[in-house]
Amino acid sequence: MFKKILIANRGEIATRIIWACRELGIRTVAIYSEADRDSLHVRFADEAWCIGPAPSTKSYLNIPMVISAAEIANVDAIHPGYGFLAENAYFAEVCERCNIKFIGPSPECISLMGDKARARATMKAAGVPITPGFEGIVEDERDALRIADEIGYPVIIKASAGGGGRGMRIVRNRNEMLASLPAAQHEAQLAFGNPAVYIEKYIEQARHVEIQVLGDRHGNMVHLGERECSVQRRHQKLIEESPSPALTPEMRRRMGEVAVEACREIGYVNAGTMEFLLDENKNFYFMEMNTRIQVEHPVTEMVTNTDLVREQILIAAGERLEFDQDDIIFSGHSIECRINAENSRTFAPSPGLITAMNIPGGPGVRTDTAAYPGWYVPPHYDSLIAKLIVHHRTRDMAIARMQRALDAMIIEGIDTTVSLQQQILADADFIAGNLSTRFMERFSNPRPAAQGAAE
Ligand code: MV4
Repeated sequence: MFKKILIANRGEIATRIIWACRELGIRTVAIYSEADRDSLHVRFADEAWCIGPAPSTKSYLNIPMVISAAEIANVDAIHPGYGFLAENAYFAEVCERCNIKFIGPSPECISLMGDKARARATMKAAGVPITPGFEGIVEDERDALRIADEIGYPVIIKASAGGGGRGMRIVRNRNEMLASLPAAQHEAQLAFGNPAVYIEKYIEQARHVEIQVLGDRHGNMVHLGERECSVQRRHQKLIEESPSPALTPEMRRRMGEVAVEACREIGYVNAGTMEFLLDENKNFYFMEMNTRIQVEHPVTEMVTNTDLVREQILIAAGERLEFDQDDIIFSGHSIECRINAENSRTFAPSPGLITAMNIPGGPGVRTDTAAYPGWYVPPHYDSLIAKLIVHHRTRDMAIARMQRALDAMIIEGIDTTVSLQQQILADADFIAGNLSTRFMERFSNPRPAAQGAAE
């Protein structure tokens, strides 16, 4: 087993990883930027190294600095968390070459799934349902028009190097295609340094449902059910839950089996998530695979009574999974609210000093956070400052529990999404489980400033 792990991250996920290490008796090394000197992950780690100035390109994304800290601290492994270097195949490879275990899948799996067009072709070959479309890159306008005519409009153009919704364009007819294709290619080049795009059928009114998998180095692979992530705005998830109100136990079993088979096929090791679209007729289609621990992993932990970060560490150390598929019992319902430091109406970031804060507790309530009263939320990073997670026997009871927990989540000095989440939890469609990726459209049409002023 590892004796010492470096956590190449900050914020709530860094402290979350420290808790798992503590329980395993593993020493922890934090790295931090100049903007994070007063962060909780620095305080709670056994050791901490400042690796650079505030901008993440100069600190948390600076591979030579991260590796230097790991070498000096003499760690056995690095946990990348999510974001930053978590899905950087080159970083995973550098770790390997430096004889430091990367707590995640192989560089090959990371780069395969990072290329969304290749991932799609690979999943199709593995028997996973994918949306109608073509598996290759679109060459030019003629190619795009031919493909779109064949699959029928609306279609969606996606950047092959993209993911998470960045660089996507919905196209409803031939005319739109003529304008959207070059724009999408240009955007992809600017954002990802790669203009490659592909086209698939656009599924309207879909749900975003993802399956959690875990695989060890000994060929054991399990799924831990699904997370429903349809409540999102601008591809930022706001609320996640497990189980999905849309899945029957039979569908869960089928989607889980498909995910496990596909992961077996590509020799996947560690924690991973397969994202699916679920259409109105409950057909499911593979979208992309995330090769990291995800922000919303706690809802899965609550309903399966597992510790996914602990499992990630054990798997990376070469241990066998502690349970097999039949040992995983799904129990109750869990909901997570992502508390962001931002204006709940405009979603503009709201960094600054937290003047007062209360962290909710009580039965079935969990708060994952690195924020505290007196902490200055730096403007340089993601605006996620806390995750409020509840668990109860039924969905209705979990909703009531989340409502009372949100009421107790007091954060003063900065704007947060709490008030928006209170509104969503009281919404009739949310309560009925009527969700789709268009759910938030009703909530989040910030009026232009001129109109807002006239209110
Ligand atoms: C789609 C789609 C509908 N049809 N692909 C968004 C994130 C990335 N994983 C892929 N995403 C989508 N891909 C097809 N063929 C719908 C989404 C999607 C979405 C699209 C527009 C607005 C909000 C969305 C939220 C989740 C998923």
